[in-house]
Amino acid sequence: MFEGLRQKLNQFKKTVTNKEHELDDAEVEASSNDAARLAEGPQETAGETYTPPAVHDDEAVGVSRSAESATQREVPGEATRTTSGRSLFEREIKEKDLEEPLWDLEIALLESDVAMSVSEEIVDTVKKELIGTKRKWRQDVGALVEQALRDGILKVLDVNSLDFDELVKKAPKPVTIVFTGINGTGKTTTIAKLAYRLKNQGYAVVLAAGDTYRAGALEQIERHADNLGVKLIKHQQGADPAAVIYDAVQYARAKHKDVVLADTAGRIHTNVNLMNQLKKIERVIDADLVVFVDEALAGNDAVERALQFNTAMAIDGSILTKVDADSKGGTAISIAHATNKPILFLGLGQKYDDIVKFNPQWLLNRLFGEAET
Ligand SMILES: Nc1nc2c(ncn2[C@@H]2O[C@H](COP(=O)(O)OP(=O)(O)OP(=O)(O)O)[C@@H](O)[C@H]2O)c(=O)[nH]1
Ligand SMILES: [Mg+2]
Repeated sequence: MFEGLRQKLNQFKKTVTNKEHELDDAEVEASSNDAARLAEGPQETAGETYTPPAVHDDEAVGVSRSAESATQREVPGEATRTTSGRSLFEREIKEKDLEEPLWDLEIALLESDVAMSVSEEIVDTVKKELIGTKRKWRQDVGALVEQALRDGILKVLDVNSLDFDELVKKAPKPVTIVFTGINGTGKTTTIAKLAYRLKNQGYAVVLAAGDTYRAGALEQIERHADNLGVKLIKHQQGADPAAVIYDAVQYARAKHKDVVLADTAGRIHTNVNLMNQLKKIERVIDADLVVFVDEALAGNDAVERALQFNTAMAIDGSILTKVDADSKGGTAISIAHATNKPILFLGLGQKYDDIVKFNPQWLLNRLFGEAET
């Protein structure tokens, strides 16, 4: 899970760290040369007098002994300042030194299925945060870089936060949730997973067999309803899905059920008739939540599709499935930013409990290695 993106972010951290350490070494070398020249005594050069560097003084340069010992190499000799008198202990991360690594980062994000506009925004945040940052000589720049990456990613994930559990708890009952998306992305499975989750939380759940289009769809959702012991409202194959969902809501109202989870047929966003069907559902059903379901594996296609579906029936959030099979990770980063609607859950497998509530910190922990991937 997310292994590709994780490696690429790590590579950026390493590249910047190595580059900054190289610059440290180069400066020390230059400074050693100064010291050598010093040892030869003051020299007159073409009208310019050489100024001896300042004497080593930890207090003056604001670095404690412990900070110095934390560095991996000794500063050679007395020459702790350059000929300009600047402290070797304090450096600034410069734009020109980041140019190449930032370009590589942008390409790496694009290769990991992060959408172009989202990649640009992440790179921009990282750039702004790092350039001009003061750091100590040989400081572990990796930590600074990681923080900048975390902030950049967090910023694009931080959209219209919507807490699914709070919504279900607070909204008048029955809470009606409609699921949309293209064929085979995992809508029906996700509905079953959420029915299982909601039932475990003590809610009475009703399923609406709104996929009246695909042969076998009715039997599939019926099987889940039986397994989970929840009520299913269904019509014949070919029936009007808006009518099925309407009946499910009426049933839930009459029987004081808490949540209606409404399935819909998978449809290609270019199929005008099927997309119009969604518009009808939107008119007939006053859903509390419309959830777009797509596969993490779909990358930028999922982002495009979310935008298309949003025009037929406004979505309130997305669920990404098959994250267990997605090594790239970019869809999870892009879709919320592109649609301006949050990710609500991630599907992590085929079992009823293979679903996690999405939260940006959860993703960051996986990307930066504090949790199992
Ligand atoms: N590995 C994995 N497989 C999943 C996940 N979610 C769903 N699937 C599988 O994806 C396949 C399609 O799932 P469905 O729930 O039937 O998808 P759908 O969107 O309802 O499909 P249509 O009804 O044809 O539009 C099934 O084999 C599921 O078991 C997931 O999170 N991980
Ligand atoms: Mg289905």
